[in-house]
Amino acid sequence: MNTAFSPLWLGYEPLDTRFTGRAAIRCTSRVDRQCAAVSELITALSAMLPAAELTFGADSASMIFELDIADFLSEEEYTVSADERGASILGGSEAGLLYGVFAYLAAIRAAGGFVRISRRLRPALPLRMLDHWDNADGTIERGYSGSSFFFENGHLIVNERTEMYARLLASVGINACAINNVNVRGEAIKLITEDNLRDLGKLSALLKRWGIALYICVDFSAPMSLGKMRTADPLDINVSYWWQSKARELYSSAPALGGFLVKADSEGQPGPYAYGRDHADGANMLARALKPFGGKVIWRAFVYNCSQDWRDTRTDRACAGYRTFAPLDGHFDGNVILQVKNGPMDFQVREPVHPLFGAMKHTAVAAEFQLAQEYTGQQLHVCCLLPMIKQILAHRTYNGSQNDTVLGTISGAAAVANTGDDFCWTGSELAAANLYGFGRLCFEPTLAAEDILDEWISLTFGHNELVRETLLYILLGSHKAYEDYTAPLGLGWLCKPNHHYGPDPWGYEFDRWGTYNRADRDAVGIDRSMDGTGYAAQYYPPLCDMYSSPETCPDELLLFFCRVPYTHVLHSGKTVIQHIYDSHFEGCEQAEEFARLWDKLEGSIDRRVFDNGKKRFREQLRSAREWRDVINTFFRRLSGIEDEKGRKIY
Ligand code: GCW
Repeated sequence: MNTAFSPLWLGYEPLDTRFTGRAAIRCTSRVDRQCAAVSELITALSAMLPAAELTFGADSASMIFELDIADFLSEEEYTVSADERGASILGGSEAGLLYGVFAYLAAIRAAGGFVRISRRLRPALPLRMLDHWDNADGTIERGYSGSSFFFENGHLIVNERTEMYARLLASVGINACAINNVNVRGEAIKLITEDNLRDLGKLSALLKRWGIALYICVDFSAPMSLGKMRTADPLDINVSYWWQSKARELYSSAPALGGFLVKADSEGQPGPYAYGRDHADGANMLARALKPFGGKVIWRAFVYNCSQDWRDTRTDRACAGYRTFAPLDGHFDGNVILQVKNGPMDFQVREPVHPLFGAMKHTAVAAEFQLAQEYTGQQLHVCCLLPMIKQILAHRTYNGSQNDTVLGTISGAAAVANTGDDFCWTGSELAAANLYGFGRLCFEPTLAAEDILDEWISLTFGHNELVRETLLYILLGSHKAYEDYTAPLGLGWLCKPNHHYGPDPWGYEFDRWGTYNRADRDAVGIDRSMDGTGYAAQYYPPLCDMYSSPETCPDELLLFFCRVPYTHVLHSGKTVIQHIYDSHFEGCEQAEEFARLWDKLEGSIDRRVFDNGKKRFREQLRSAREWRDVINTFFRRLSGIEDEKGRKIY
């Protein structure tokens, strides 16, 4: 494992080198001096005021930083009031205090000095989580940033990097993480056995100190794989006993454990279906085992099992999640959270918002995003997901509630992590903006993507105007550029099978799990209206009608919902085929522009960061051109329609 790591946005630098007086931290009796908030403040102040004398207590100090716990605040809430002589920070609990300290530090660093601040805030979403797909052997499923820093050769690791990880997460308000792959295999199945309890206890205590609850992914059939039982039937009393005693064992070593994250009956993972039970039976059985200890079960809604013949135009994988879970609304226990991917398919660059948001009115739901850029350039391409996440959170479900947006219907958000043991954590330095921004958005979803990025840029790269302008331009335009040169108008899965990098328009098309573009000589797209697969009917009106007709369906999702001739005219005024050509040329030009702009940063940013970026922008450009040529050629040959601008298409 790589042990060297960057502090990312927590690299504290001197703010005032002239200050030589005494700076005092004053904690009231309710604040433990050993707590994370105090230790972070000490770390930061020692670096920011290098010549100051840092003490506890306020005697004759010129700057005072006062910390307290206040009952009038909710648990994770904080207030900060600060000026040039110091700050007073209050939290509803140690976690709230910690968020207050981080918010204060970020604000003065962004401002470049000890400025006046007055703020009171609490996180918008109670659950703000990262899901790691790390395997016990140290590999990471869909990992693009090196190996795991949680596991090596079957063993759990707790070291300095773990502490830095916890600080990074806490600084953006993440309060939960699952450390192992939802596909629980091999040694990971044994994570909940005696051998690992001590380490789990150590890790959960470390994370807890930074306000983060540790979750683990468990194998639903563990009573069989570990307990040597003949069944894992959730309604079998002995199976429940097995899980109850497992929970007791786990919580006696790791009392801070948050609970379990479970992928069941999906892509080969075991689940309740094997016993004729439904997903509420499965989730509730585990939830009841964890309940006495305050634990939660996060149950994934990513369940599909429809194999399909290409000629069959009714079967549709997109329908599966809703069909499985909507009938179970109201059947889940209070400590179950249903984790729903942002779209009905699988983290494509553009998908409609999942119809389960809004539909599950009596179930706690968390939205799941994927920061690991499986389908969005694998961290070789820059693709900032914040505008997309914001758009999804703001999407109206029309489910009849007063606040009917996705944000209004969820109680949490989780994201598949994009980290690994790479020096800069995320392979590409720019991909760290997704990690930073995801946490910030869960805390304060009203922030504009641009403001979050601005914050992240100044905390990571300092205050250079050229760097700021360039990175903002690249990051804010990156998702559109990626969408333009890859998958037009809501089409998904034009990528190469298995590893999902690079273009292959028919790579998945005749696969048994679904059909994705149905392109032929006359038309393209999937009819998901009632005449087709019926998927659009899973939305409340007016969305179901809007999506069902090419006349009203938004351009960006047209080919996801409708099958149209290449000559169909979009709302933009272009034909579908001309849009495909134009967007691919334009997306590619954007990739060229990004690479050019990055080159101009030479000398303005750290050499290592510059070189790493240069390598990646070059690969992005190569790949963008490949996408442009393969996709344009594919559609030109199928449709027989030439580009009206006469550009070179092979
Ligand atoms: O996106 C797909 C990935 C799988 C992943 C699965 C899931 C962990 O290709 O690698 O498995 O989704 O979300 O469970």
